[in-house]
Amino acid sequence: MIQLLGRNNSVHTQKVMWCLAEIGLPIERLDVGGAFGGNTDHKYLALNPNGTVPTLIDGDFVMWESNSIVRYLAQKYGKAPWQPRSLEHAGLAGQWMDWTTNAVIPPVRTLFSVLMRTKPEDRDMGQVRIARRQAIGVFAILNAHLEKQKFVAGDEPMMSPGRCMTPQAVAQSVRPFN
Ligand SMILES: N[C@@H](CCC(=O)N[C@@H](CS)C(=O)NCC(=O)O)C(=O)O
Repeated sequence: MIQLLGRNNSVHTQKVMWCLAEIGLPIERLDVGGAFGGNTDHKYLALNPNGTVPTLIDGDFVMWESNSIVRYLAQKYGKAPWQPRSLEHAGLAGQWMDWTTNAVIPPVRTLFSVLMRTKPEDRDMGQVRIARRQAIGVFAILNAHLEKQKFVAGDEPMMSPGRCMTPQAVAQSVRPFN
């Protein structure tokens, strides 16, 4: 059976679990990382030298990087609409996944760590203002795109929407701060 190594309170692991649930693939998930530890053991580092979660084990095949794992699973095991219809469709879905990682997550991570994880007296509000401006800019791009179609890679859900929703949910949770 396919194994996913990663604690279930890791957003990167959750992304892969969401994908697996959508494509209906049974797997075994083992708690690794965070409070569970194990991700700096030699055995784990031999699978994933980054020491991060998740790591996927599919028979003899091992891979890490959650976006790449989602792409692999959707292409190998997905059925419509989760399997890309064409290289172009896969390309667009991958584009929005990587855009989320590169453009959305950095400002959202700053907002989350400063506003939710830092004591008010220690917060760098200059950092918050910059991140807020960046977050508004990237979500405006996503909103404009979703005015034209129902999901980011077309009119049906595909591997990328879930990828966009996690940071969006985090951003909404910090919305009260204006
Ligand atoms: N780019 C990596 C990032 C993975 C990552 O940063 N995972 C975090 C958890 S969300 C991690 O491994 N943290 C260390 C730990 O859980 O002990 C991916 O998408 O898989």
